[in-house]
Amino acid sequence: MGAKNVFLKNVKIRDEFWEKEMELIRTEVIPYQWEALHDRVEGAAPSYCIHNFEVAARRNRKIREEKGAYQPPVYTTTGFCVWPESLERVEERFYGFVFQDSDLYKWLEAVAYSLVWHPDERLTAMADEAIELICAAQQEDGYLDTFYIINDLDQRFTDLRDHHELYCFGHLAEAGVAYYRATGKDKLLKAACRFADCIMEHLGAEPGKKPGYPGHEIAEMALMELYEVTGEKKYLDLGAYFLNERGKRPYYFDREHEVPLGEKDAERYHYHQSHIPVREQREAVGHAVRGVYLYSGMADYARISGEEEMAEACRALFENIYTQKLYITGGIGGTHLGEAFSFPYDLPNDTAYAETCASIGLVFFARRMLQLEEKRQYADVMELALYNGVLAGMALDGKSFFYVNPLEVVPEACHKDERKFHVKPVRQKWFGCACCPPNLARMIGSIGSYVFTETDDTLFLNLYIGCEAVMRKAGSEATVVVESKFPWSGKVNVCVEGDGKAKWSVAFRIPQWSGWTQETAVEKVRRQLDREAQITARDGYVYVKKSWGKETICLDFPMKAMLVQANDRVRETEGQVAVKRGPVVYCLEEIDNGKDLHRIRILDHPEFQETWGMIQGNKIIEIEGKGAVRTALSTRELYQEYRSNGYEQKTLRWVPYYTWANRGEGEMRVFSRILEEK
Ligand code: FUB
Ligand code: ZN
Repeated sequence: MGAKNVFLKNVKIRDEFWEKEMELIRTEVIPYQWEALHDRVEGAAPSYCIHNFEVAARRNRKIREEKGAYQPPVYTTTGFCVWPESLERVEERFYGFVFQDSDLYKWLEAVAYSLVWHPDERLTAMADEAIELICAAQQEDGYLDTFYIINDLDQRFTDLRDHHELYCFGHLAEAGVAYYRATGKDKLLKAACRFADCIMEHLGAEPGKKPGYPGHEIAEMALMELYEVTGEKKYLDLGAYFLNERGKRPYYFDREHEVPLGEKDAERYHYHQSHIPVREQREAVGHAVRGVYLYSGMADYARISGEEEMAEACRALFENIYTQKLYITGGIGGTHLGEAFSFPYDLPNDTAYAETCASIGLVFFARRMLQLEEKRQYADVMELALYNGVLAGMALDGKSFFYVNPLEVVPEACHKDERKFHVKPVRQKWFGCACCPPNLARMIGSIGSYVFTETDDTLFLNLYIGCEAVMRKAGSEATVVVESKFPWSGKVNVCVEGDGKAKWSVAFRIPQWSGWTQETAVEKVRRQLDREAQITARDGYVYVKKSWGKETICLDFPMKAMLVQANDRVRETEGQVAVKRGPVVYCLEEIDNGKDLHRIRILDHPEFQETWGMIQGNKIIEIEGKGAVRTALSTRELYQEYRSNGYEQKTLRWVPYYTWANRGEGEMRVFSRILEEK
């Protein structure tokens, strides 16, 4: 059941926009992150990641220190591991967050994708060195988590709720699969399999095993991938086991933490999406990254198993995010409390969390939903998140990052208002909790695997990214070349070359923002093809079925700046509008529009002008339009009787949201009040 994604190796990106991003990842981001993981970037928060692996590898060689000499670390409320002040830093200790290992795995995954795109001896050497180090830390029984290897192996698998060893395993497995697929080298993949086998020895339904599951999801989807690449059903079964156990009563996490029954509310563990069994879940709740990673695993399982009940839960969860919990930027997570989804339509702009990893996870989920059923809303969301919430996470030079992606920023508030301390007005060089930067690197590096999905007789074009792809269709080889200038122009040429022997379909997504109906799209395509072609449309895709010789189809989606409003249940943006052009969301920045952006009004007929511009050497389309600013009050009183003060005309300049904060610190707004003309 379901569609496959077309593997990265079969898709060569030929796209001005994304090639630049991928080159940035290869030449700047990956080497920079290697330095960061080694704690060699001046002024950046330390990672300790490589340090921890080195210590664990040394431990592995030596007999473990006597337990009595061990003094346990203490944790801050955010889970950061610090050592009692009385103790000086000792080189042989674990430092940083308990999931620090995952940063190296994500980095390796990014290298794997980059090597597919561009062979690079230096990167290969770095990656092979990292893999040696990881394997040197692995225990004989396959166990591999530096926190417990360094601290106390007897404590492993005792805190699945908070201790992230299954999360680190998930990232290890994803890296192992990626590196194997990219290079054919299986050392890391084998390490992942050995860790999976070790996990199976300890967790599961059989007597003597713990009936546990991950506190932070990702192992579920990673196990599905491990199954697909190795063909070993035991990995699928373990992934399914984790999915099936989640939410069962009594809660495993209660047993593990000895929480007395009856304490707290009856339905807890929303944060971990463990409040109810996954098949019953309909609302996206809790920690947003965990949520979308879980839903991705569920969607994989639904596709592989063909189970309708699981598919139905996935559909409902996606729909819930899409209609009630999604920022216009493709961000998710309305509250920093628990880095979580908030209640429906609660999408504050200035306190938004919208973690970069959450947008990335949403792309994972959306792609997997496309594999379950080809409906354009999944690809629309994927595209939205990619060009906005994801890319905003990284500076244009690839050297600093956002963790949180707000839609409104006043720098003074970020510095002085504790409620906004999570919002940074400038990107950071690194983070103590550095989940986002290497996640970005692996996401951008693998962009080619999001363009298409395919079944035996249909190729779905989901994202209009320029590329060349080779595939087998209906028993013969076919080549598809996509020429695109997205996200700046809606013109796309798709050249298909087949041997003409069998009929198969190419299905083109009709982006929701294009305003094209299915009938319009069918008509536009029909005019370009001979009568033999069967052209139909459903769920936002135009299907063209024919025996393909060499043919080119031109699509010209209208891409122009428009005003967008949110559903009026979103209290935060009532009476406000944002500017969007095709898939790109725009924002106002202080550097272009002056201070006090809150006083700006957008006219309901702004007469946009679109021109090419440049930010930090990056070509963009910038937008100008007529706007207004409320005339400043002449008194200094805090309150006074209302009288209309009138407005002054002002030309407003918008730049793509993903480029904000690349020209120094300043205010930023995505939504502004509208001034409706009578
Ligand atoms: O817990 C691991 C990662 O750290 C999560 O995915 C992020 O949200 C951050 O909390
Ligand atoms: Zn993150």
